[in-house]
This record gives sequence, C-alpha cells and structure tokens, in this order.
Amino acid sequence: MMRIDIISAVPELLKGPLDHSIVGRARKSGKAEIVVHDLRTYSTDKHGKVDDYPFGGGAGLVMTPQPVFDCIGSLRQVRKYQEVIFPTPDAPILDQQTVNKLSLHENIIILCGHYKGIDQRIRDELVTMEISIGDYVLSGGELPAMVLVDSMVRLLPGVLGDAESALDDSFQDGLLSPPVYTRPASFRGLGVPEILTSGNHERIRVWREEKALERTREVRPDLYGNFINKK
Ligand code: 6GU
Repeated sequence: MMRIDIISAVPELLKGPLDHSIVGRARKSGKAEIVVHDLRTYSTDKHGKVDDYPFGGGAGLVMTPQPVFDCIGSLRQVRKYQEVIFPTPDAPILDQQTVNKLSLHENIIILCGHYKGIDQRIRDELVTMEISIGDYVLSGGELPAMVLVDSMVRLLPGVLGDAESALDDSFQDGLLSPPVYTRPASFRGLGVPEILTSGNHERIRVWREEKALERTREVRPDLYGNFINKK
C-alpha cells in the first residue's frame, strides 16, 4: 500500500484523473491511498490567499510560504514521508527508472505549484525532490502530479493484471514497444503481420524485439544509442 498526499490550490483539477481507470481501481481496492489537500484551507489569511507579488518585481504571483509550511507540517505530525516532490519545469526530467524507485516508497507528498512559482524558501526547506515532465511549459503542477501518480500507481503490486504486466512497457527495457494488433485479422482489406497469427512463440518474440529496435532507432535515436551501448 502506497499513500500519496497531494497539496494543491486548485484541487478541482485533480478530481477526474484520480477516480477512474487504473488509478481509480487501485484506490478502490486499497492498493493506493491518495488524498488531496486544498492549500487554501491552510492559509491564515481570511480570504484563503496563498500567493503574493514577487519581491524585486516581475510578472505573475508567487506561492507564499505560510500555507505550505503549515500544511506539510501537519501532514508530518501523522506520518513520515520519504519524499516531498515539487513538479516544476526547471528540474531533471522524469524517467522510468526514477518512477520505478519512487513506486517503492510508502508515503510521499506532491506539492503542486501554480502562478509564477513558489517562494524559494519552500524549495530550500521542505522540498526533497524536483521533477519536470518535459521541455514545455504548463500552467501548474497539477497535470504533472497526475502524470507522476499514474506512472507510480500502475507499478504497485496487484494493480496491473498479468496480461498487462508493466514489465512489457516501453522504457522498462530501454526500448519503445513494438506494434500490436487485435481482431479482426482482416479489416477493410488491411491485414495483420502473418507471424503474429502463426502460433510460433519464439519467432513472435524475435519479431517483436526487431520491431522494438527498429521503432526506437527511428523515433528515439537517443534511446537507441543508449541501448546499443549498454549491451
Ligand atoms: Cl513539472 N510543471 C510545469 N508547470 N510545467 C512543466 C512541468 C512541470 N514539466 C514540464 N512543464
């Protein structure tokens, strides 16, 4: 069982993705506990303000320290957290290896920033890990938090069935996945590679390996280079 506490000033953004599909099922069956905390309820300001103008000027608002320190402080009185993760574009990019390690933790906090950023003292004193989900800009940390949650939860024991085993995922072996087909074997005149219907499991395994290599070399030469060098 993994517990994830998510702190957000816009908790409405987190509703849908946590309640459905793999993550929704993992929660309902008790394999993951995910709790969303509305940062505004921790603000001592009478209007629940959680942001303010940046010292030194500049565009946009900055998340203030008080509600975040109080919220994380109160969470820490109940349990011990292995990581306090802050999704932000100015951080190392999340990869499968990192997700694999994070999925082994018992308790983690994800702090979603919004506005122009969060007061640096929060990052210095509370945040233990920062991750970006790619080289482009999003409006806040909520969508990246959902990306991180989904990637971790699907690795928890019993969340995926044998048939959908995470070991087959793209990236788990450093390669992209080969193409897949399902019924019908002929659709609008379009067929399926003969080998997949041959019943020869060894030849199918080799075919999939070849296709994975081919696809990776074409669309992700960086991954392909790594894979070849490690072999
Ligand atoms: Cl983690 N946050 C934001 N706001 N934008 C991003 C990101 C994170 N990763 C890529 N772009």
